[in-house]
Amino acid sequence: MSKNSRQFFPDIGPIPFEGPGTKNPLAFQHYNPSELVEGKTMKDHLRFAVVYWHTMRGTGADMFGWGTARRPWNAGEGSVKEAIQRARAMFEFTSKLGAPFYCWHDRDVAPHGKTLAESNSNFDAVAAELKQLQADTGIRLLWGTAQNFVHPRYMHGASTSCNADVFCFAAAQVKKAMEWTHELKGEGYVFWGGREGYSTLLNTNLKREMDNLGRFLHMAVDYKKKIGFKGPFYIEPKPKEPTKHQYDSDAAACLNFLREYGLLEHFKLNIETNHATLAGHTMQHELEVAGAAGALGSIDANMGDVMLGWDTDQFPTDLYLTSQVMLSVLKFGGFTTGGTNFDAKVRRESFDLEDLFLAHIAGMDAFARGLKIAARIRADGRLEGFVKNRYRSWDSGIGARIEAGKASFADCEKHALKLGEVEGLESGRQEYLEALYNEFI
Ligand code: XUL
Ligand code: CO
Repeated sequence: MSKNSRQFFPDIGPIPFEGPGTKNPLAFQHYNPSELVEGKTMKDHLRFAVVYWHTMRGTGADMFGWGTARRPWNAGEGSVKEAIQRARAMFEFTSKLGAPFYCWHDRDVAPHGKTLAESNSNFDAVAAELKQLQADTGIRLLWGTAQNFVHPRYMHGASTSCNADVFCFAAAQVKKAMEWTHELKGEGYVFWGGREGYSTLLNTNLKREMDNLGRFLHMAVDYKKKIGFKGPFYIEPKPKEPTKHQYDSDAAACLNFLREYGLLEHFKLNIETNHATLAGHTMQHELEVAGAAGALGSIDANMGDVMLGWDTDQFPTDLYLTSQVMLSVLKFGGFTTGGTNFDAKVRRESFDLEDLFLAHIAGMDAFARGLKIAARIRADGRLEGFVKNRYRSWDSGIGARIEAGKASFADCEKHALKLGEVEGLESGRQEYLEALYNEFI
């Protein structure tokens, strides 16, 4: 912590691990950073990150009402001085919480200037403070990103805008955000589509916009090589909101886009729960699609509300969700550069400073439990064994020949004619498996 940092959370100290059953709301029941699970610490498995945008800039405002949150660092005039104070609040919060990482958009760290040059110098001033705060606290940057959607110039999109000047502003912003991500030793860099989509096809040249998005990302790859940034790029799928259709609509659409434009080797995916549900998928579906393509990079940990059709970004407290996420993450070998980033905001009604801690503790404990549940399911082996056994017809005979690419349609026909009828079909046992899963919750 910088020597001159003021205490933004004077009544709250470092959050301790006290174990299940503690009555202290400002303590972890399950997240014990040094506890080993499958031979690795919880801290290294989960790689928790706090986001700048919701945690520091969230006000609780919605379409129908002003902000409700009481945040001493948001009281002022939107100056660089205030942004530096806010950075200190961010690091005080993240340190006390015990999260090893944080994430930012350029413009939630530092204020927009009147010109690009002024915006750049604002960002330089605050990012220099971030560098100092990282050094003082040991907190690391999980990823950075450019906020290419708030400013009115991005109304028609950023890299997919109908206006080439806007493309250049977006490129300049990403260039700068990549430079600071590199300087701050960020583990990765994220592209979320923001306004990269359309509201009506009546005014949209979809092919031209997607081609320009492809060009934009190639420019980013070139620049990454130029500055020597080694971390991965991530695309964060989301199907809609703010636009009616986003080009990065879900994991499968992103993978197809990256393949079509020759970008797949440079990108992984950053999968967010509430974006998955908006796309009509489960989080686990999106993780499995990304993982199957070798592109599971990182996660934005939150959840939605089935009764609300928008991106509510709630803290993830559902143990089925967190255990399913961790089952998939463990199955694909765990995080390397990625982590569990709380792209989540406290409810409008949870306006106290303390709620920021309570919400993150709830999410971290739910993920720690999810990790322990997933590890127990894996150690038990019945679920994995069931799936393995279900596919055993592919391990030998005609199945093995097909999978080895050594059988033709004619071979399959010959095999089927010989059989008369399929005798080996077995029950899928869904209800049994759901009950089995419940044993571990
Ligand atoms: C928006 C969203 C973003 C990205 C980063 O829905 O999730 O905050 O995570 O730009
Ligand atoms: Co997100």
